[in-house]
Amino acid sequence: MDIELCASMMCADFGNLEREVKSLEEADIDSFHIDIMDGRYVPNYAMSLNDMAFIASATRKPLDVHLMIEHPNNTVGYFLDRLRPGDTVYIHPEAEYHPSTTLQKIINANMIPGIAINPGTSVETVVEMLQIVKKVLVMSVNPGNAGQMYLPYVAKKYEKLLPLQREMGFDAYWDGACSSEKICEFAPKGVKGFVLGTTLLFGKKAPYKETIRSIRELV
Ligand code: S6P
Ligand code: MG
Repeated sequence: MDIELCASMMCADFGNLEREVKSLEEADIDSFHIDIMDGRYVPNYAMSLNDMAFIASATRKPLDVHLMIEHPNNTVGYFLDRLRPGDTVYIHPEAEYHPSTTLQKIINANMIPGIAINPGTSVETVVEMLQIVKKVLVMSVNPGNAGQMYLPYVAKKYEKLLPLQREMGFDAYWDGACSSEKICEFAPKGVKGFVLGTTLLFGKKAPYKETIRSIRELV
C-alpha cells in the first residue's frame, strides 16, 4: 500500500537540523511537516518562519506547513513567499472569518491547499471547503503539543470524511500520536498519509531508516 510518511520537524533535534533533514531524506521520508504556532490560536510557540525557510533550502522534498495561527489570512503571504510550488499549506478554518479566501491565496501561489480539523470540529462544518482543498489533516490530539495521548473519538470523524474523498477530490491525513497500530488500521481504510512525531519516529534508539522501512513493510 502506498502511504505518505511526514516527519514532524518540531520533534527533531534543532541543534543538528541540517543533519536531521539529511538523515530523514536518506531514510526515504516523503515530506517535512512544519508546525507553526503563534501562542494565541494554540497555547504554545513552535517553529518559526526562519526554521521553515531553512528546511525548504535544505531539501528538495515537499514541505507541509501546518499553520496553527489566528487569522492566517493576514500573514499567509510570508509563508507562501518562502515556499516552493507544490508545497502544502494547511490552515485551521476556525481561525479565520473567511477561510476560503485564505485557501484561494494558497492556490494562487501554486501551493497545495489544505485544512486541519481539530478533534472538536465536525466534518459537517467544513464540507463546502472539502471541494476546494486537496488535503485534510485530521488532528487526533488537540493542536499545540507533541507527545499527547490519542483521542479515540476522532476515529468517528474518519467514518464521515473518508467516503467523501473521491467525490470531493481530497486526500485525508493523520496528525497526532501516530503509532504503527494506527497506520495499520487506518491506511487500509483510506487515510493517505501520517505525520510521525515522538510516538513513532523521534527520540527513539532506532535509526530513522529502520523505523521508516519497518512501517512501510507493515502496510
Ligand atoms: C500538534 C502538531 C503535531 C505534532 C505531532 C507530534 O499540535 O500539529 O504535528 O507535532 O503530532 O507527534 P506525536 O507523536 O508526538 O504526537
Ligand atoms: Mg501538525
